[in-house]
Parts: sequence; structure tokens; C-alpha cells
Amino acid sequence: MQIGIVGLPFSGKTTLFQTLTQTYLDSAAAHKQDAHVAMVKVPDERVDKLGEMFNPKKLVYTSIEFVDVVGLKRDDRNSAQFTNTFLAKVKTNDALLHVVKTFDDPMYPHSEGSIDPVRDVAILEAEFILADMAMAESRIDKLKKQIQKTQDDRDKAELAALEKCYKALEEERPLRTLDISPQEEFLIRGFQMLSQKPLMVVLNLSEAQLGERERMIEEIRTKYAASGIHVDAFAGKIEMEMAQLEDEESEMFMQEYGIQESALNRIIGSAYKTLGLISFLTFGEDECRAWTIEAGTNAQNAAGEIHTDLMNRFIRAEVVHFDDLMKHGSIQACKDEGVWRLEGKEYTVKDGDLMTIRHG
Ligand SMILES: Nc1nc2c(ncn2[C@@H]2O[C@H](COP(=O)(O)OP(=O)(O)OP(=O)(O)O)[C@@H](O)[C@H]2O)c(=O)[nH]1
Ligand SMILES: [Mg+2]
Repeated sequence: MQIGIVGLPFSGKTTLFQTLTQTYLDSAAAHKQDAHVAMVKVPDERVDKLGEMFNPKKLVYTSIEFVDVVGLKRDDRNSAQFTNTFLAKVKTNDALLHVVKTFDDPMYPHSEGSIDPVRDVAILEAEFILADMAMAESRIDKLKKQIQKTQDDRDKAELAALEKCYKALEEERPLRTLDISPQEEFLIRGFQMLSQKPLMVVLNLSEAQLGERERMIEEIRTKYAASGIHVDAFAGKIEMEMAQLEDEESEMFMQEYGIQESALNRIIGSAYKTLGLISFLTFGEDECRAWTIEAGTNAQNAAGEIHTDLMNRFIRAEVVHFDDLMKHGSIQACKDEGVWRLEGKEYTVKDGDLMTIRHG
């Protein structure tokens, strides 16, 4: 899974990237490349706890790839427009994270002249919508010509799906809010439309704004309630410093600022929610491991995440929830308490389920 970090100039994209990936880029290096990419291990206490219980040879976490996307700038010749090289770069990302500048620092003036998070969210949403409209329009024209010649049914279905999208875009509605059938989704998936991607807004606060964190998040949430956006916040300057400290030191730092969870944990948690993802767990002498699936996945498809053989020859899943295992202390105790059970292939896997797949 790849998440693109986007936003207006000097909003704090590279700062957030460094906070999440615990890397350090000096600002010259930060501008040299087109994009910085780093894999981040998804912290999961449950894997740690399983490690303590089962003493496996290794622990395996899931990971997310973050990309610091450089280059959303107003066009030099026509300041009403953004240069569109940026949009092409984010097409392949699974989700987007929009960093919005809320800190006010005269050293780094806001590129739009003032601090206004509601406006900044709207600026990017409009860019995504315009890019999708342009794409849809040209594809619709092509399809219409093609259909005149061939009368192909698949083309007709694609045209109908695209026209439905176009209508929503015209009404300034991002595609992530559109109700589409799995078949329509299949027909438009290849276009990688930007306003369809799950979007997380992260406000970049100053230290002084930390006390207003909840109010500021709520303001954006309320304004964009219909847009399917998740909103979070971080205090760029200090949280980046904290991310680069040793664990103990950073804990002290966090307490001092009243920050309960590290930016990494919070934002990864939001990313999972935004993307509708959950984790299930496996355990054994060799490894204890977390696996990522979409919420709603059944046991057989979840088994396929581990290995296609397990999916194809799936018989049953032995399931116990992580919380029950912690409560009762061992698998045997869970069996005695009746919380360990066998589930069939249609069972909907829950976040935190421990599964052992029985297969033929
Ligand atoms: N005072 C203050 N400065 C910050 C904060 N976050 C980032 N900065 C500074 O603002 C400048 C821009 O931050 P970056 O993270 O480089 O922003 P960016 O969005 O990557 O910028 P571009 O890639 O140039 O568009 C840097 O010098 C940061 O140190 C913050 O929360 N408070
Ligand atoms: Mg940058």
C-alpha cells in the first residue's frame, strides 16, 4: 500500500514524511529528487505481545509506503492554474494525505497569502476534480466514436459509468462519495481517478495551536462531512524532533506537550480507517505476524493473503480473538472458556482475530 503526501508549497510535507519514516533529509536534498519514498513498519503492539507469548524466531509487521510528492505549484505564466506534472505523479498512489499548513511562521509565508485550512482543502479537492473531469471527458469522446462503429456492450457500460462520474464531478462532488456498483468500479478502476482515492487531511499545527487541536480538526470535519475525508493533525516542528529521539526521551517530550500517541501511530491508525483496512494475526514457532486485509473480507480470502494454496484448499479456520487470548493467557485456556472456535470460509474476519488455517 502506498500513500502519497501532497499539499501546497511549504505546508510541511517533507516534515511529515520525515516524522513518519524517521528519516532526515536536508532541505537541499529534499528538493533534488522528484519524490522521496520510504517503507514504514506499521507498529502493532499485538504482534509484540504474541512474540512474548510464543517466542517465535521472528516477528513480522505489515508496512505502508509513504511518498513525499514534490511539486504542486502555481503555473508561472497563469497563476490561476497549477502545473499538472504533480497530478500525474500521484495517480498510482492508493491513498492521498493532504498536509495543510496551519502554523504561521513569517519565515515560511503561506503560498496563498494567508492561513485558511478550509480554503486549502478546497483548493486540492478542486484540482483533483478538474483533473478527473479532463480525463473522463476525453475518454467519453473516444468511447462515443468507438461505439458508433462497433456497438460494443462493454464500451457502452464503460461509457455509462464514466458519464455517471462526470455528472458528479460537474456538481463538484469528489468520486469517493459516489455510490457505484462493483461492476462500475471495475470499469473505471484503470483510470486511477484522483478524487476517488481515499483522502486524509493532516493539519500542520504550531506548538501554540496544540491546545486548539480538537476544535481545528472538528471545523474541517464538519465543513467536509459530505466529502468522505478523514481529518487529523500533527505539530510538525516538534513531532519531527520527537520522532528522531530515542523512545524514552520522546515519551518525556510527548508528556510535556500533552501528546498521547506518536504521530506515526496516530496517522497509521487514521490511514487504516480511511482505507477501510484491518489486520488479522497468525502465530507459531517460526513467526508471529500481522496481515492486512479490507474490512469485510471472509476467512477464505484472508487465507489467500497468506498463500493462494491456503485459499484454494481451505477447510476451516481456527479463530480466537487477540483480546480473548490476552485475557485467558493461552490457547488451551481459550478452548476451555469456549472463545476458541472453528469457522467456515464465509466467516467475516475481525480486526485482531488470530487465525490458523486448516487446509487439505
Ligand atoms: N514553525 C514551524 N515551522 C515548520 C512546521 N512544519 C514545518 N516547518 C518548516 O517549514 C518549512 C517547510 O516545511 P517542509 O516540510 O519542507 O514543507 P514542504 O511542504 O515539504 O515544502 P515544499 O516541498 O517546498 O513544498 C521547513 O523549513 C520546516 O522546518 C511547524 O509546524 N512549525
Ligand atoms: Mg518538501
